[in-house]
Amino acid sequence: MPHVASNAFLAVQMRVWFERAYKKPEFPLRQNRTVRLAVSPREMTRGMKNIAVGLATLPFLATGAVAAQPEPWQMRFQPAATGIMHEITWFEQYTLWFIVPITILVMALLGWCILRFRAKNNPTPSRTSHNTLIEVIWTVGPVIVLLFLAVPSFQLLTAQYTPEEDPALTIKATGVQWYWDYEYQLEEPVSFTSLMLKEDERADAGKEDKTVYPRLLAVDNEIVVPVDTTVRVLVTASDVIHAFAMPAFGIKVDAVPGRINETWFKAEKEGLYYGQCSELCGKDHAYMPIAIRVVAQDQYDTWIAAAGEDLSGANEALMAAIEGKTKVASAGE
Ligand SMILES: [Cu+2]
Repeated sequence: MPHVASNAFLAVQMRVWFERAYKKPEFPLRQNRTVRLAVSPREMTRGMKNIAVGLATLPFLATGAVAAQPEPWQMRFQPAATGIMHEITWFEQYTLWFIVPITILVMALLGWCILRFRAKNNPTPSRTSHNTLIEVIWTVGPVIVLLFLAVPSFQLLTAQYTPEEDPALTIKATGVQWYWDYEYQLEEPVSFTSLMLKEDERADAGKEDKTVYPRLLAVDNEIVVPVDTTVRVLVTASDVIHAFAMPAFGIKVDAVPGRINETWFKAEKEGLYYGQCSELCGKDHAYMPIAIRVVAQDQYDTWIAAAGEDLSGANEALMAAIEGKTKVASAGE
């Protein structure tokens, strides 16, 4: 499939799409924000400038630490951080190439029939009931369209269930009303609870930057995984059905009590990624986010060695290491 070739194009489109002249909202969100649809020439120029800047900075987006999380006014997928999510994004675009023309064609046909064949314009209607050519076309046409959709769709489905290599790491995620428990399945298992970060805990946790640790998405203990490593996730629940979902990785799996579901991901970029429980599980369903921190292999090794004994100490050391690295990187620019 021509995925790789189209990814650059997708990234450009996405960047353009998000490049809106809005102010990053402060929390709590203002409820009475008005939406203006008209665009002044000045805004248009600024928009064009933003697009140009966006295009110019594109090559650099892949480097450095990134965070994937929902954006205000987001209308499309989060930027892909795994090969599977690249394929999902490609497939969505590909599907639109069929959906949009078909919708336009049907609308045009409808409009044409309504106008051209209304009683006033067409007082004596034709009594034709069969037309072999048209019937063959409207049967074979959709069959061909469905074939074009089915083949890449099944390929994607197969890829989602087939890791390219044996997972190097297995993590069990258990949904609980209303938080997640994680267990690293190692010789010496490391397990911890991950709770949503409350506003009054930010200072103590050193997570005051809301662009990195957004309200309702940040947690106290993130899952930490090494970059470019296939990670298997075993998903289950202890009380009711939850669902483990990470949009930037293209995974979403139900967490069912008494059953183990399995998924995997191989994150391509270091960064902090956010997802949420995606199966309505009770009153605090909205308050059990999922956070995965993708780090360099050596940072992961240091973290996992210490996490079993002293999790918060290991997390602090990891955050300091990441911040140090980011500062060095920005100083070097
Ligand atoms: Cu839930």
